Amino acid sequence: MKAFYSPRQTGHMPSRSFYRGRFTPAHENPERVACLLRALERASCIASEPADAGLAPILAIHDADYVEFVRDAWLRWRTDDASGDVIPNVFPPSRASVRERAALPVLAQAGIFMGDLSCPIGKGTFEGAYWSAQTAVAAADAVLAGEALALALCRPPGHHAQRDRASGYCFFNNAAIAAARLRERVERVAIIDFDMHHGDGTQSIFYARGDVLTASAHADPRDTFPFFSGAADECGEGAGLGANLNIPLPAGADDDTFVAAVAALFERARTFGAQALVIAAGWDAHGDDPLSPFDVTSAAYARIARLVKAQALPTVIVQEGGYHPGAIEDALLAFLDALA
Ligand code: Q9C
Ligand code: ZN
Repeated sequence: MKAFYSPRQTGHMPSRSFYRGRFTPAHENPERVACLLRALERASCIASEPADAGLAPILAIHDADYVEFVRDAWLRWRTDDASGDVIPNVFPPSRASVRERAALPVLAQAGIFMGDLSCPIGKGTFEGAYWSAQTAVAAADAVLAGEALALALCRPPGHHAQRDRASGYCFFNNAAIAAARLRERVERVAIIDFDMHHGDGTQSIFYARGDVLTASAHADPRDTFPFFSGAADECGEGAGLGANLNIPLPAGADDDTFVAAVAALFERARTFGAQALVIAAGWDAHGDDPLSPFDVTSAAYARIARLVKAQALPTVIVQEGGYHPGAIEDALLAFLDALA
């Protein structure tokens, strides 16, 4: 299987993130990539560097002023008597109440364009997020060129990123970018998201569209990030009504429960008539993951890989979350072995 990764993705190296009243070491760090690359190597899969497709595929999903903010925020912050990484400390009463966001100072824009305090912008954040997105584009292009499957080792991850907002360690929505790329050549695309968290950014981007199905299985958001979306009654709107599926699962869910939910996502993609798939693959449902309320083992990911194979559709696999070094290596290896 073709796989893509750029060493420039490690440009994003947040030193810390703010959580429950204190700064904590960032879970989403470049070390994760070393573990994932080890799994690729053990599966005899060699990652190539993506071509540079430029900003166009990112701008197909994200607002231009948001992309400029991610690109320029750190330098503006530095010249604005701030220190450390860009982290907001003031937020608009509602995003809809913001009339003119273009001319605002970087601190005010941070409160608009950043949804939480887990995605600090540092010197190399734009470079990391840019190349993370390029791997998704390269994987989509490989599939469009005839590969059955391609893997994008995206990092930083993407599924919490909205059209104009970073959140949950995510800046650019790599899965959405890959889906839009595929959508240029096929009529109907489905995004299947089995990261433990709800893919809220992806849902929001395609919520009113009927040509891209977004389907996510995740921990019940009443207890787990992102908290404010991911309920089963969110079904899409307008032309997108029926093209969004959420399956929230209770804490303690085991392999059978988790795999059955993911199987239901694939079943919906089938009835939707998807001609290509994007898999938003996070490994943080694993029982060893520091964020997981589930009891899922690596064997579940082998079962999910068999479901991917059974669809027999052109498929782009996009790396999302997963934070336990041993578990993510093990989970990705089980997944790749079962795909082969
Ligand atoms: N220190 C992804 O898995 N909040 N994002 C938890 C724990 C943020 C997860 C903070 C969770 C974001 C892609
Ligand atoms: Zn996650």
